[in-house]
Amino acid sequence: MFEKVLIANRGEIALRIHRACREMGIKTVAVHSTADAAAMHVRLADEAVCIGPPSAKDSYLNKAAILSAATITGADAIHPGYGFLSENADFAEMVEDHGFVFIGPSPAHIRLMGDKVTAKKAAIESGLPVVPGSPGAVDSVEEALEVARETGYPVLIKASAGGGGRGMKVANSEKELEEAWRTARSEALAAFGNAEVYMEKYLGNPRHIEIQILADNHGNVVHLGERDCSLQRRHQKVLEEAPSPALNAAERARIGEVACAGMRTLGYRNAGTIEFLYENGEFFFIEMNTRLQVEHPITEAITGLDLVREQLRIAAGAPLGYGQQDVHFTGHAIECRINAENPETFRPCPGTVGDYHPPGGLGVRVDSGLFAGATVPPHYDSMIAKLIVHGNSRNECLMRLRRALGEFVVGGIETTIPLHQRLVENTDFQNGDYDIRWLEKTMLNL
Ligand code: MV4
Repeated sequence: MFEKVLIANRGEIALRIHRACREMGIKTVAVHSTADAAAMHVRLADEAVCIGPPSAKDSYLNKAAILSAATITGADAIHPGYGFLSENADFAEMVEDHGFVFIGPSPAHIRLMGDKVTAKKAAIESGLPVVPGSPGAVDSVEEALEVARETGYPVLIKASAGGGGRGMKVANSEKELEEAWRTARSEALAAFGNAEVYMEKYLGNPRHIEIQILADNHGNVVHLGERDCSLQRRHQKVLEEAPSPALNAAERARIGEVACAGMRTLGYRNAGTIEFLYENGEFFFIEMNTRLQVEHPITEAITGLDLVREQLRIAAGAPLGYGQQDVHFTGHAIECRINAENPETFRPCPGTVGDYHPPGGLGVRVDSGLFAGATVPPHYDSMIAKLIVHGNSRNECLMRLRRALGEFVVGGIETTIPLHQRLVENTDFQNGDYDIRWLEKTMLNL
């Protein structure tokens, strides 16, 4: 096992990785910007290195500074967390070239899944069901018209270099297609430096369901069930739950098997998440995330596995040591993302935390670097805490969530806790009756 791991991230996920390392007897190195000098992940780590000024591009995205920090502290491995450099294939390659272990998949797999056109081709070749659409990039209006004649309207034009909802354009008819294709290409070029686009049949009211997988270096692959991430605002997830209220055990086992078989074919390793749209009982692959995800704790709650521990074990070359038959799902879990934002306007609200009282008790977990007097800098993502609740049933989980939200005190700044309190009181949500449009349409009048 590693002796020392450098954590190339900040906030709650840096703390989450530190905790797994500490429990495994692994020393930790925190890196931080000047804005995070007093942050909890810095205080708890065995060592800390300042890697630059507040701006992420000069600190948490500064590859050379992070590699220098790993060198001077004598780290064996680097955990990238999520966001920042976690899905940067060039960084993963540099980490390996410098003799460190990158705690994640191979640079080749990161690159393959980072380009949405190559990702979709890989998905098709490895037997995953995909959204009907273009076989690859759509490089001309003529090609776009031909694909749309096959799939029917509406169609969605997506950027190959996009993902997570950035760079998408809908065309409802043949007469809208040319302009949509041109606009999608120029926006993709401006946003990603790559104009390439592809096309899919536009699904009207799907759910967003993702499958968590773990794969070791010895050909063993297991799935840890699904997460329903349909509740989002402007492509930012708001609340996630596992299992999905929309799936039964047979559907779960079937899509899980398909996902595992696909990952075996691809030779994927470490943790990964396969994103699907789910509509009328059918799954359609859209993208794959080659990182640990924000919402991983709900999977931990229902499986009893520590995903960061598993990532570290896999990266160190250990076999999984258990098979699919050993993975058992227990109860129901929900995660609320708590942001430092106005709960009505979603305007970010950085500042200094006054009182801080996180909820506790049976089945309640709070992942956060917050403390009384902590500062929430304006330079980064506004997510400041995750509340994860687990119950024996979905109803028990909802009752516990209501209770836990009521206990949560974060003074001095605005947070999205009141939004979550509104959500738990909503009948559609209580019934699990929602899709990817529901939150914005029903709760946020967007
Ligand atoms: C789609 C879609 C409908 N049809 N693809 C948005 C994020 C990116 N991962 C893929 N996205 C979508 N792709 C087809 N063919 C609708 C979305 C989408 C969405 C997906 C998941 C969660 C929330 C969403 C919100 C708006 C649109």
